[in-house]
Amino acid sequence: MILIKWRDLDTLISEADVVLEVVEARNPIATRCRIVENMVKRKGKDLVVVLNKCDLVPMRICRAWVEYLRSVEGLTAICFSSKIRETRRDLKKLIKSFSTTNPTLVAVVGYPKVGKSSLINALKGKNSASTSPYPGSPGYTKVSQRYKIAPGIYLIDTPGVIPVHSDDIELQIRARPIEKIGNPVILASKLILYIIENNRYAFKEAYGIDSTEPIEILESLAKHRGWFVGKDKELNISEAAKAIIRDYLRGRIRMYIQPPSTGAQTSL
Ligand SMILES: Nc1nc2c(ncn2[C@@H]2O[C@H](COP(=O)(O)OP(=O)(O)OP(=O)(O)O)[C@@H](O)[C@H]2O)c(=O)[nH]1
Ligand SMILES: [Mg+2]
Repeated sequence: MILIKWRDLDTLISEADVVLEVVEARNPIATRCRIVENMVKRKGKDLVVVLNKCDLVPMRICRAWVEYLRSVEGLTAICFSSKIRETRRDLKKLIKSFSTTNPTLVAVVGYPKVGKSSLINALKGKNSASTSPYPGSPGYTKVSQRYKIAPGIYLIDTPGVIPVHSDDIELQIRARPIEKIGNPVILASKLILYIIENNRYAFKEAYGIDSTEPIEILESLAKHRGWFVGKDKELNISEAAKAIIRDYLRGRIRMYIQPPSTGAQTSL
C-alpha cells in the first residue's frame, strides 16, 4: 500500500497556502497527526482541522470538539460530512476566507481512509478523485493530485500519512490492507474493547450480539454468518475479526469519543 513520503509531504506543505487536516469526527484526537500539524506550524501555513464524517456523530458532539480544539489548542476546526450539504457550503466558505492569493493551493492531508478524496469530490460536486472503503482497496489514493473546486482554488489530494511511532488502534487498522493484517483476531479484539469502552451497546446495535467479550463476539458473528474453517468446521473467527475491522471503518459500528468538556469517557 502506497503512503505519502515524508519528503513529499514536506514539499507539499511548503507549496501549499492552507492545509486541511482531515480527521474522523468519531475519534478526532486518535486520528490526527501531530507531526503534520507541527510541520504546518513550522512553515507558518494556515491549518484547518476538518472533523469529517460528522454524519456518524451527534452534531452537538462534533460542535463540542470544534470548540474544544479552538479553546484548548487554538486550532481552527470545522464539522464536515460529504453527505451534508450545509457542511459542504461552510467548508467552502472557510477555505475561501483563507484564500488571499491566486491561485490558492490547499493541501488535504490525513491518515488513510479518513475521507480526504471524498471531501474533495463533495466540494467539487463531482466524483473526480477516486475513493475506496478500506486501506489499500482499489481506488485508494496513490499519488498527489490537484483538483479545482472554485475559481483560483485548488485542493491537492494526497495518499494517507502514517506517523512512524504510534501503535494506536486507529492507526493499526489503517496502516495496511485488512487481508494483510498479521493477526486480525488480536487487533479486532483490541478494537472491540475500545469500541465497547465508548459504546457498551455497539455490537448489540450492529449485529444483535449481546456480549462485551471480544472472543464471544467474534464467535457469535462467525456463527451467525456461517463462517467455518477446516475439516472440523471450527468457527472462523479470523474472518469475523476482519469483518469487524471493515465494518468499523465503514461506520457500521456506532462509536464516538466524547470531547473532554462534555465528560470524557476515554483516554485522550
Ligand atoms: N459516513 C461517511 N463516510 C464517509 C464520508 N467521507 C468519506 N466516507 C467514506 O470513507 C471511506 C474512505 O473515503 P476516501 O475518500 O477514500 O478516504 P481517503 O482519506 O481518501 O483514503 P486514502 O486515499 O486511502 O488515504 C469511503 O468508504 C467513503 O465512502 C462522510 O462524510 N461520511
Ligand atoms: Mg484518497
